[in-house]
Amino acid sequence: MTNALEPRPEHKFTFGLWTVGWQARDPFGDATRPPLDPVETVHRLAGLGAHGVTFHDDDIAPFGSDGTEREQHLKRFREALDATGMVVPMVTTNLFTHPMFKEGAFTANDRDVRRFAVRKVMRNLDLAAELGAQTYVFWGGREGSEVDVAKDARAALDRYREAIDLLAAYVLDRGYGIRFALEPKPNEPRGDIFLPTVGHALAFISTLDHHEMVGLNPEVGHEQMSNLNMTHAVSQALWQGKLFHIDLNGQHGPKFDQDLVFGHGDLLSAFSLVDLLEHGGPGGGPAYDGPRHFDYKPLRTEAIDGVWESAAANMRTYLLLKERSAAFRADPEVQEALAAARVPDLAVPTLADGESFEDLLADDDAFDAFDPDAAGERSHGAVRLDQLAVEHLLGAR
Ligand code: DIG
Ligand code: MN
Ligand code: MN
Repeated sequence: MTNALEPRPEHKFTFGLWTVGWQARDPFGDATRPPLDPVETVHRLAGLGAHGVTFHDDDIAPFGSDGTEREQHLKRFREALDATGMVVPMVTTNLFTHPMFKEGAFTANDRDVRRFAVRKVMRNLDLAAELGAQTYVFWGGREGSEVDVAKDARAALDRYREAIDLLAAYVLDRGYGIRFALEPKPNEPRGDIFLPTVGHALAFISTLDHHEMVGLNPEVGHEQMSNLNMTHAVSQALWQGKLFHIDLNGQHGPKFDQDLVFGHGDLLSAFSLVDLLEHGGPGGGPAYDGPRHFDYKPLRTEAIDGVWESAAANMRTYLLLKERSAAFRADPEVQEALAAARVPDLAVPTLADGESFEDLLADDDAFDAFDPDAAGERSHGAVRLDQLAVEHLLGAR
């Protein structure tokens, strides 16, 4: 009998090398942990039941490595993947650490920095394709400003679009079969970052030459930093067929990007997100079949034992929420409360099949005979559903 809470590769849990590898250097303190060898990370995460790893180009071969050094790093990494069966579903680029990117990458005022940034991505797209990655993430951590008058925001969006269009054309020309996923974030490290939310990114995608191959990689904490609802953001991404990847972590509301373990922030929000991902699809099945990717930082307080503890905690919390949300959906009292709150009725179109404007105008019940005050007195039973969710979360049902 398999243990439902034991992470297994079929759960599709993936981690960025940069997560467990974070040495815990922050703006106010030095690293508290030694560097972590990516090969060690692959083997340890495989041992914990993960499905794969993701990386920035510089996570594998340090920035400035020459061809020979780069190949040596890649050889060890490939050997670890082969030895463990771990896969690489997603790859991304570090366009934020080197000082050259301090004023931007794709949207830097300096054209030579922009050209270097595009080339850096092209080189890593070649590697992503070689490793079989399906998704390439663009997190524009340095695409923004601190001083409004020092950045022409419309020109910045022109250059952002030019870069994504050019790179999409490159992927199509090479036949890589890779899709792009934009990752919004409102600020940090820049004072204000372009494409700050899922909504902004969706609007931007609609203007692209190859918009069909560009979607989203929403991150829990990044929407919540803007005091937005992550489950609503992911719902709209799904609604527009643009949830190409997801970054799971935890956040305690509008403050600096905490990148906590998934579920260690707003737990009720994590519950509704897992409920959406796992049970929000057709007929109550999964709404999303991509990697459950954790992009988090092990607390700076932890030594290496706490790092692996935190990696395991992400997966265990996800599986517990998956189990609790399944129980919630199966609970007859929940089903009765959902019906009483008329939640399923929202799926019924407002106009009847084939009903015309004329039919609606002729329907007295829809307007003249409608009793607004009686409607205003209805109770909707949302509190009861919230309490049922809390009780399932607490294991009280
Ligand atoms: C931070 O949330 C960003 C970078 O770590 C990376 O580019 C991206 C990949 O998920 N997330
Ligand atoms: Mn983050
Ligand atoms: Mn992220």
